Formats: sequence, structure tokens, C-alpha cells
Amino acid sequence: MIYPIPQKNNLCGVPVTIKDVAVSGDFQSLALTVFEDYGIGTKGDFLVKIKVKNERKTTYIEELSRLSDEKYFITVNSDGAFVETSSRRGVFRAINTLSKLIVNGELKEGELEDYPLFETRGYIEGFYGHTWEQSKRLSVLQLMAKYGMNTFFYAPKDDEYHRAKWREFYPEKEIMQLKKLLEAARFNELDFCWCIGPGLTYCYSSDSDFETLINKIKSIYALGAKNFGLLLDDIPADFQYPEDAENYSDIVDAHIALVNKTYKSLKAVDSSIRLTVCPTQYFGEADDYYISKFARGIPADVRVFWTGREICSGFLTCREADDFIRSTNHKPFYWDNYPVNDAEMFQEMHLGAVKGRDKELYKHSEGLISNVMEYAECSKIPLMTIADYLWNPLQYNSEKSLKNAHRELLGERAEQFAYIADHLCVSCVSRHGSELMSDVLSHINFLLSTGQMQQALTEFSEYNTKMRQCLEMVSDTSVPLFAELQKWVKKFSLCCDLLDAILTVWMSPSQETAQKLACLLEQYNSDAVILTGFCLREAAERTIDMVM
Ligand code: 14T
Repeated sequence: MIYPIPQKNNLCGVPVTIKDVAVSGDFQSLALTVFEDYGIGTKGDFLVKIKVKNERKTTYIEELSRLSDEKYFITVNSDGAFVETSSRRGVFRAINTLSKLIVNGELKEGELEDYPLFETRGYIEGFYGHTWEQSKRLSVLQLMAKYGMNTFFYAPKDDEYHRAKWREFYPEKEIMQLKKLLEAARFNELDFCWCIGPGLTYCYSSDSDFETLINKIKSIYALGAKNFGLLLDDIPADFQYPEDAENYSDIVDAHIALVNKTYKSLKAVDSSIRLTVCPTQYFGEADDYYISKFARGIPADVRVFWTGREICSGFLTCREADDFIRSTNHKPFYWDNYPVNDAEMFQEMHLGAVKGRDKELYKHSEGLISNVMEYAECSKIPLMTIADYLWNPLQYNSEKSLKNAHRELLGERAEQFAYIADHLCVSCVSRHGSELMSDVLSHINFLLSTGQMQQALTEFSEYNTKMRQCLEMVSDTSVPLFAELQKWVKKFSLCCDLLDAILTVWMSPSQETAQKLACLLEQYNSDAVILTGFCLREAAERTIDMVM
């Protein structure tokens, strides 16, 4: 199985042995680069022929009744592989898929037809906290491109030039970095969207502020960006300048005027520029006064961000999307606040697969952009599941997708990693965690209640050993993912101590061993970092009660 799961995959015939590939036809050099990226040799004799053509077959998605430049076909037989698509983006998708399909030097004969269901699929660096380093940005971008995302929004709250110092131009060094990022996005077929959040100090009545805003956007347009975001989230809900209060009867009118003026100016610069906006009221009831007036007052082709019913929504439903469409005349463009873990969530680590987004949401929305964590390596895990969901929500399976993410990112370490990841998945999308531990402990309880003490001790100590092995592995900070997790690893180490202390009481029950366990439990509970493990605390308490 490959991820994201292709729509129609009949490549299950006779296996063809492939040593290396050779490429002919359109976008040859792109295809070679992609193959090489997967470690596939390109001086071989298995011929991959690429044909880019603009015709109904390659551009129209029947079940969505719309055109797409991301649809592609792959046909494999003993002579080689044949790729048909309509664009560079289609070639990029097809060669990524082909590369994933070549396993152990083998590819199976047959046909594959593929296209994404959500139109816009991406992520946003839109959190409060340390902005990602350039190398992390590039690494996440490349990975998400491999998983079929097509959009990246740049909006780090702590990039001063994005928000606090929105009036100032970027210094040369930052400009160069943005330029590199744009180039990487273009190569990897992601639409790069640069965002500005002027609302903290913007004067809606000032012509000079408007000019400053447009000039700032133009400075990024000059680098090649064509997509822009005007973000009005997390700003004062009332006017801060007396002239604004005089000129506008309501803040929503000022916001509508600003969006319309910005839209007009940017379209005059280049009619292919695309604008996305985030309203001040970006969550809640779909028929809320502000959001419906705001969205009805701006052009239909300006995308409107919405986080759903909550800031961090456990569920995004078609029904609420339809309410949003009725009241705003816009399809919601989801700013999905998962896996972000800033603000009040800073003690949580969101490593779980995305859940709770309706399967058919692609029909009722512009798309979905996931707001990531300050921790770039950690973000890759949930992001991969989001990419899988967005490409093919109908066949999305959160558990399998998460397993694949672990395997891809950690290789042979994946199995051991599951022991800590088990405790790092509580978030708005899931209130339950520690499933693995809970299964182990409840089985041990069963053994105890049925008088099988010896077996219970054996299974418990086997589990503790696995937890310790995992602890040892994740303590290696030379692995970037593990380095980011150290705050949680520290608590995980306490968790291992607690397990050992429980086992010690069971083997030699005494006031002394129970006292030690009680101390550890208190230490564990007073550490504010969040690891789930209700079952663990329960087991510790029961063990203490048994003796004391
Ligand atoms: F624009 C939005 F859609 C949005 O979600 N804005 C922020 C976002 O940058 C942040 O990462 C996210 C998660 O905390 O939520 C919004 O920020 C808030 C909102 C709050 F109500 C931060 C703190 C809050 F109390």
C-alpha cells in the first residue's frame, strides 16, 4: 500500500523487475530528479514514457465535475511505464507515485488512475512561538509535496515583518530566505502564499497605511509570489484610532473596505494574483453577524478562512460548512488548528493522526490548511496523515496512515517509537490516549484478578522493558525528532520509573516500597507537561492503597 492512497489502483498484475529507470518524453529532467530523490537509479533500461496532453481524459474529474491539473494515469507492462497527465504538476504527482510503487526492484503490471479530492491541500506556519528555521521549512515543504499537498501559507505570528512590524520591509537576509522558499515551493508544485497581519496597528482611514500595505505586498510579489493572505485574526475587536471610529460605523465595515481596496489594487498589478483573508471572527456560529456581513461584502473569489465551530475544532462537518455557505456566500476555507500546540496547549504534544473531519468535506469547502506546531519535525507526523486525508478522504484510515508516517520517518525505529507516541496524542481531535498502555494494564489486571500473579508479573516486566528501550532510543538528541521531544521525554522517564516502582511493590509489598511509589506518583503528577496515562495513575494509586 502506498500513501496517499490512489483513487483507482489496478497495478496488481505480474511483477516486472526493475533495476534502474530511464525517462523519455515531457518533463524528463523533473522526473529524473524525483526518481533520484527516492534513491532510484536513472541509467537503467526500464523506460518511463511521459506524455503531457490537455484533453478531457487528463483534465476532467467526473465525480467532482471540475477540471484539475493534478490528475494522472500510469500504465505498466513488461515494456515499461506510461504516464499521461496535463501539466508539470501532474508529472510531479505521477513520478512520486511511481517511485513509491517500486518496492524491492519490482513494479506490478496494470493501470492506475489518480487525482485529489480536496482542491486546496496544505499547511500554514501560523502559530505563536519560535518561527521555523529555514532548513526545517525546506524539509517539511519537500515532504508534504511528496505526500501530494499543493499549498503552503507563510504566516508565522512571531515573524515581526509579518505582524508587529508589518510596515517595514524585510531586510536583505530575510528576503533571500523567502526567495529560496518560493523557489523550493515552485519546484515542488506548492502554491506559496505570503500573509500579512497588519491589524494590531493599522489605521483603516489612513491612505498612507494602505499604500504602505500594498507596497509591502508588492515587495514579495517582486520575488515571484502570486498568492497573498490578509490576516485579521487576533486583533482588537474595536477601533484604536478616533478617526476610524468617526469614519466607520462598525469594524466589519472597515474590514470589508480594506479587503476590497486590497483586492482591487492587487488585481490591477496582476490579474492572476489570488487573495485569501482571515476574518477577525474566524470561528463559531456560521451565521454570526460579523462573519456573514464580512464575507458577503467581499468578492466571491477571495477565499475566507474559518476554523470551524471552535478555534481548535474537534469536528469539521459538511452540515456546518453548508450553514457557512448559506450565510456567507463563500465555501469555507478551513484553517484547521490541528496539530498546532501553542497558547494554552503548550504542554501538549500533538502526534496523533487527524480525525473528526467529515469524509465528504471536499465537496463543501475550498480546501483545508493545517496550522502546524512550533516543532517542525514533530509536525511531520500529523501532517502526513492530513495529506493522506486531503488527497483521498473516502479511503482515509487514521491508524494505517499514522503507522505509515511512523515507518516513513523512523524506519526500523517505528515500532519502539509507538511506546511514547501512545501518550502524545491528546488534542482537540482526540480526548483519549495511551491505548497501548491501557490494553496492557487491563490485561494484567485480568491476570491478577484471576489469580495468575506470575504471568501478570512477567507481562508487566516485559512491557516495562519495552518502555525503557523506547526511553533510551528517544533520549538520543542527535535525532532531530527526538531532540524536539525532550520536554516530553523527561516526563516519559518519570513514567518508566513509576511503572518500575509499581512492579517493585507487587514483588515485595512493604511500607517502604509503597512510600517510594507514592513519592514518585506525586512527582509525576506535579510535572505540568502532558502525557496521557489515566490507566497508569490509576494502577499506581491502587497499588499504594493495597499496601498502605
Ligand atoms: F487565524 C486563525 F484562524 C487562528 O487560528 N489564529 C490564531 C493562530 O495563529 C493560533 O496558532 C491558533 C491556535 O492557538 O489560534 C489563534 O490564536 C489564538 C486564539 C485564541 F483565542 C491564540 C490564543 C487564543 F486565546
